[in-house]
This record gives sequence, C-alpha cells and structure tokens, in this order.
Amino acid sequence: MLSITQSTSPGICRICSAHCGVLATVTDGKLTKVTGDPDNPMFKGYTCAKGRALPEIHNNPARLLHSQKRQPDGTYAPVESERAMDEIAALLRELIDRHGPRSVAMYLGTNGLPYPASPLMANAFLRGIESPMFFTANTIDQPGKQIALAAHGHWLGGDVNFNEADSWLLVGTNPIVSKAIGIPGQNPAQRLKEAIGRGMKLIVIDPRRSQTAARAAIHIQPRPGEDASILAAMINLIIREQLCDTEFLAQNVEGFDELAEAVGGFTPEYVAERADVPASQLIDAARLFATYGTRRGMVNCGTGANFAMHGSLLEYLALCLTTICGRWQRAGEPVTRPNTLLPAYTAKAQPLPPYEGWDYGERLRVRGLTDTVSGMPTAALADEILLEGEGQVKALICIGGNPMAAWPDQRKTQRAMEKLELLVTLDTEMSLTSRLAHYVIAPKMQMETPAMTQGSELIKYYAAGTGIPAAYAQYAPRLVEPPPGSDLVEEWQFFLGLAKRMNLTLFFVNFFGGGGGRYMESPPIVLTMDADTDLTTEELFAEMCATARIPLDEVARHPHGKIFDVDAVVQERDPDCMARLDIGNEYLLGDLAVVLAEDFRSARDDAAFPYRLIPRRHPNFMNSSGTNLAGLNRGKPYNPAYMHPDSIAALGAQLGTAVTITSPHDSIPAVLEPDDTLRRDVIAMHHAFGGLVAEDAEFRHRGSNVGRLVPTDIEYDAITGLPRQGNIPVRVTAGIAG
Ligand SMILES: Nc1nc2c(c(=O)[nH]1)N[C@H]1C(S)=C(S)[C@@H](COP(=O)(O)OP(=O)(O)OC[C@H]3O[C@@H](n4cnc5c(=O)[nH]c(N)nc54)[C@H](O)[C@@H]3O)O[C@H]1N2
Ligand SMILES: Nc1nc2c(c(=O)[nH]1)N[C@H]1C(S)=C(S)[C@@H](COP(=O)(O)OP(=O)(O)OC[C@H]3O[C@@H](n4cnc5c(=O)[nH]c(N)nc54)[C@H](O)[C@@H]3O)O[C@H]1N2
Ligand code: SF4
Ligand SMILES: [Mo]
Repeated sequence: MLSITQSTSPGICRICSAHCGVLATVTDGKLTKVTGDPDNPMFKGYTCAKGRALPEIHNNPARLLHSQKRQPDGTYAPVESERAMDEIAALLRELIDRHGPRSVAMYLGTNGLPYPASPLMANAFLRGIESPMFFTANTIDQPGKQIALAAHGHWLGGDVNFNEADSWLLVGTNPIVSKAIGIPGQNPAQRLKEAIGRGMKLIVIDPRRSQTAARAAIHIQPRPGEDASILAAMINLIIREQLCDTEFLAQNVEGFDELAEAVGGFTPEYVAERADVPASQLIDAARLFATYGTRRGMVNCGTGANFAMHGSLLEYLALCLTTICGRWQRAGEPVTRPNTLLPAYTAKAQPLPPYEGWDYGERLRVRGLTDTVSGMPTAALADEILLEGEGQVKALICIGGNPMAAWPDQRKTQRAMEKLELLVTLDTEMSLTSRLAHYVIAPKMQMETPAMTQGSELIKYYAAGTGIPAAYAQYAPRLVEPPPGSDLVEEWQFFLGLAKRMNLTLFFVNFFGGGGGRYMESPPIVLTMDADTDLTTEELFAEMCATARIPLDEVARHPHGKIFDVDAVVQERDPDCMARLDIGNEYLLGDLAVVLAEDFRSARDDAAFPYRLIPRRHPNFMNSSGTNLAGLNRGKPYNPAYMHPDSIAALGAQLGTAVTITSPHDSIPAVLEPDDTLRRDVIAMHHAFGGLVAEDAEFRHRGSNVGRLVPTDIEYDAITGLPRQGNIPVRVTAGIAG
C-alpha cells in the first residue's frame, strides 16, 4: 500500500510586502497547497491568487534546480554552486585588480524582500570590496518618497491609522491590487470596506477607474501627469479658505509662506483645464479632505503618479498637504506602527528636522547624478556599463531583479548587459536577464527558507502610509525541503561564500530607520563575518532580531502570527525640541514653478502622439514573475494594451487587434483589449513583459516591453534620475511595424 505523508503548517507568503500568513500543505516532501490561514489574527484567512500559486511557483518545471554557467557556444550547463563561487570570486578579484572596485556593481530587485538577510549581505559584500556601486529597484520605483522626506523631515509621532480615519487621499496608487501603500496591505479590500462602512470618505486621483477608485466618494479622473498641479490646487484652496491646522503649523512647521506663494498660481479653474476635470470636483475634494469627520487621514501617492515626472515634487506636496492639515499622530494617541520584530522606540509628537537628501557621495559619470537617500540612480547604470573610461562598470551581480524586463530603455539595457565582462544573476529561473548572464545562481525558494515579518515592518521607514499598522509579527520555519537532487544556495550564503574565497571581512549591518541610515530610531546591529563564520539562516535571523521589541523566540511561539499587546502611546514633545518640518523647500518648490511654466496645451494637442501610456499592476503577476504559470496567466501570458472601447472603435480595431505603439523614443507591438474604466486618451499596460530585443515577434506569448518606449536621458528627475515611465506620449497604429 502507498503511504502518503502530509502535513499542513502556518507559513508566510512574501511575494509582496503584505506578508500574508498562510497555511502550507506538504505532501510527500512537496509543497502541494497554500491557502489563507483562518487562525492568523491579522489576515483571517486572506490570500491572493499569487500566494495560492506558491506550490506551482515552487514546482514550476522552469525552475532552476542547479546553477548555470554559460558555455562558449552560448548554451548553459549546470555548474556546482561551490564551483561557481570559486570561479566568480576569482573573476571578481581579477576585475578589481585590473579596474578597481568601482568596476563591480550590484543590482537588487524586488525579490530581496522575501529573504531579509539577502539585501543586507549583498550590501555588506559590496562594502567589503569597497565598491560604492550598489543599486536597487527603488530608484526606478518611487525614489521621490525618500527625497521628499529628507526635505520635509519626519514626524516622530508617526502615521495616522487608516483603520480609524474618516478621510483619505490616494494619488495614482491602487492598493486593492498592489497592497503597497495607503490602505493597509493586509487584506486591503476588506480594510477599505470596513472603513467605508464606518463612514470614511475616500478620494482617489487616477486616470483609470481602478478597483480602488471604484469605491471612492470622489474619484478625480484627470489626464495623467497632472498630480502635482492637482495637489498644488488643493493646497492653494485649503490655504485660501483658511482650513489649515494653524496650531500645528505654528508649533511644528516652517516654510508656510513659501508654500503659499508657490501654489498661488494653481487656481481650481487653471488646474481644471490642465487636468481636464471639473473645477468643482477639485474644490469638493480639497474641502472634504480638509474638513470631513473628526479623525482625518493622510495623502499617499503610488507609482502611477510618481512615474509621470516631478515625482520628488509630488511626494513633497503630498507631505505638505498632510502637514498643513496636521495629519500626524499626536501626543496621547496610540502609535500606529509600534514595531514588533524591530526595536521598541519612543514615539514623540515632534519633528525630526530635514536632512541632506541628495547631491552627495558617489558621483555618476552621466547626467550629474549622485548617490541620494533613495540610493544610486538605477536608470543610469546601463550608461555606467556602456561608457568607456575610468570607473566603467565591468561586472554586475543581479539579485532577484530583472533589468531586461524592468529597466527603462530596453535596447540600451541589452547593449549594456551584453557588454559586461561578468554578469551574474541570482534567480529562480532563466529570466530575460539570466539569458544574457555568464552565471545564474539558483537559490532556494520562499517555503524552503525560514520566514519572518521584520522586512514588512521595516518599510514604514521608507514612506508614510506603508508598513503593518499593528504590533503584529510572525515567524515560520522552513516548511519543505528543496527538490531532491537539487543544488541551491540561499542568496546571503552565496555572498558569504564569495567573501570567504576573497579573504574579506564583512560588516553585516541591520539598521532601523529612514534616510538610508541617516535617520535612526535605534542603533544598528553590526555583525562581523569572515572565513571562520559558520551560521544558519535561523541563527542569523536571531541576530537580526536581537533588539526586537518582542523577542523572536516569543514570536515563534505563535506560529499563526500574533498581534501583541503593546502599550505604545505617542509622548509629548521634548520641552527643548526646536525642530521643525519644512514645507518651503526652495529646490522642490522651484520645480512647481517649472510645472506652472509648462506649455500643457501644446503637449495635450500633439497630433503625433495623441495618447498617454500609463502603468498599472496585474493582480496575478508580481512584475515579471509568474507570467509563465498556467494557474496565474489563465491562458494569457502577455500584457495587453488596454484602451477605452470608443478609442478602439475609433481606430477601426477590436479586441485582439495587433497594433504598434510608438513613443518619441521607440516602438513596441501589442494586443488591444477594451477597458471602459480608462479615459479615452490613455492606454494602460503592465510593465516587465516581452522578450529580448530580437523577440518582438513573440508578443502574443511574451507580451510587450513598456520600458522600450522610455529613454533614460531625455526626461528624467534631476535628483534621482527616474525617467518618465508613465504618462508616455504615444500613438497607436494598426498592424505590426516590420
Ligand atoms: N515601464 C515601467 N517600468 C517599470 C515599472 C513600471 O510600472 N513601468 N515599475 C518599476 C518598479 S516599481 C519596479 S519595483 C521595478 C522592478 O524591477 P525588478 O525587481 O528588476 O524586476 P522583477 O520583475 O520584479 O524581477 C524579479 C526577478 O526575481 C526573480 N525571482 C522570482 N522569485 C525569486 C526568488 O525567490 N529568489 C530570487 N533570487 N529571484 C526570484 C524573477 O524570476 C525575476 O527575474 O520595475 C520598474 N520598471
Ligand atoms: N499584484 C501585484 N502587486 C504588486 C506588484 C505587481 O506587479 N503585481 N508590484 C509591486 C510593486 S514593485 C510596486 S512598486 C507596487 C506599486 O503599487 P501601485 O503604485 O499601487 O501600482 P498600481 O497598482 O499599478 O497603481 C497605480 C495606479 O496609478 C494609476 N496611474 C497611472 N498613471 C497615473 C497618473 O499620471 N496619475 C495618477 N494619479 N494615476 C496614474 C494607474 O491607473 C493605477 O491605477 O505594487 C506592488 N504590488
Ligand atoms: S497579497 Fe502579497 S503576501 Fe499576500 S498572498 Fe498575495 S502576494 Fe502573497
Ligand atoms: Mo516597485
């Protein structure tokens, strides 16, 4: 008789930052089922399609079970991981000897998140070889968030709690799908339903009636790219109508007159024309946000709004709007995000003053860009690889990221990847980028490694409106063994392995604060690692949590996760505190003058590019991940070009028509799909699809690469280098250009 062993245990899905508590079933050593965990007090049984696909993700036939090495003929053959480390360490040593440490760069993508030790160890390794070239996906995401916080300062009392607020403003973000910001990511649809049931009024600014916008009390559906002018108009109106929190301003804020002056030109009528929305709606939104209810909420912006240029300004205006209305947690109120696996801290009703946010540290050789609080400008890394001369990048190590799918200017990116003397990816499959790599290191997957929620807590330092709004934590041990016969390494172990071979001493630093370490709530944990270091991931996690408010052992005693009874209340400000938040930053408000001077009419009426292409997230895919899984793609592995049905009809096209989408920079093939939630003058597409540059013909299987349409050196944020990845002017023509 066949004997079947089966067990079901609590685990954590870390595909996105929500970190849902799940139940994972392992049958005969294989992950066979993942469902929501009804006994998890935070998620109460919630998961999404991606989390439930974790078995398919782990057992994906395309998954790499051995690291791969490119052969002289361009094919790949398995290489033993220890051997790969020997060879890569030798190659790195040689490159550093020849070209200096700056020739080695690192890029950390979104799949650092599931493995909290991975980004820290990768960073320690790069510091160990003394290279400053550490890049992350953050600077092609919403780097303006950290720039704005540096210019504005932080409120040490922390965020207002969404779960208690009476109003909230969301700008170009769709948290019901993305779980990213504003509405707490822990079952956001349910959180919003509860809030609306309580009487909350949600305001959403989005050119698309997104899943979130559909539930809003006021949905402003503007032309894309007008968010800074809309926020400026709201601030202007709130100031003119004297709806500001004057007491809060008097005690805590400087720069009010500068802000009032800078927004003066943004009248409702002017912005109504620019944004193509009714002026009355802007007025209603401003009044509602400023006055409705007693427990009032905050403003959060997402990728949609951040990509349309002026991202740093936009994020700054969002903070200014929050601050003039006094929307921060006050003395005597509970702390919204009290830390659990992070150290306890004393929240105080006082500002942490602004700090240096950009124009320091390592200088890039292009576009005058520098290191910043949001990190090094990733959109310039391809240039750093292509540009010959002193300092040129010759080697790139990519951790859980996919430049060929996700970076702007795909053609340039491919030229750069092909030019590298050494490209190493740490990836679970032969991703687009891995297909150009010299070595692909095959890592363990989520359920094969221990898990904890510290990373999900940590993101609160990155932006207001993120992180877990409760003293919640969960720890889960390894739930399944890696597939039999496989040879897989955890990412952090790979870097330790390299360091040992290169005789490096590494300083692994876990810091708790914002501003890239400039703003610390508690001292960092520093671990020294060298040739004698012998650690398990479990031991490393224990070290990373050594200063936790709730000890990791205690958290582990509650396998379904627990909301701890933490009595954290915002304290009165220190009597000698003189710090102020700044809402008058000269540089960022200077960008508002640039917005005001824009010739929006010519841009709007440009017959050569009559549509604007905007981003949106796919519920079933995490950027480029998951598209090759039948359970997630449901027979549609590509990213359609969504257009309003009337606009499709006007083109004489229909569902499934193949078109060419052309920006001033480049063009891509795509498949049309009607979507009546869109404005008639926009096209929406998911990013991170498509093949390599020569594979356009496969667009019905691989989809289309939106980044192809985006130049990195024409329109970009002067501080972060973030190019215009949204609000892209395009035209659509039937048929595929040859
Ligand atoms: N045009 C346009 N461009 C954009 C965006 C947009 O909306 N429009 N969005 C931007 C944003 S917000 C971001 S964050 C970036 C994303 O940029 P990236 O992070 O570079 O891209 P991803 O597709 O998330 O890359 C994830 C990679 O991790 C691999 N992977 C999956 N699971 C694991 C694992 O368990 N371990 C490891 N080591 N690897 C794994 C996947 O196979 C994939 O290759 O793209 C940006 N680019
Ligand atoms: N399911 C899923 N979840 C994800 C991801 C994923 O790929 N899939 N990716 C993760 C990542 S890396 C990130 S950074 C977050 C992103 O999270 P979000 O920022 O919430 O991203 P989206 O869900 O695309 O929502 C962006 C919204 O902006 C709107 N928009 C587009 N252009 C404009 C504009 O010019 N102005 C305004 N006001 N709105 C505009 C779009 O219509 C869309 O509804 O999501 C994360 N979560
Ligand atoms: S919401 Fe995020 S963390 Fe939760 S199941 Fe889905 S992908 Fe996983
Ligand atoms: Mo992102």
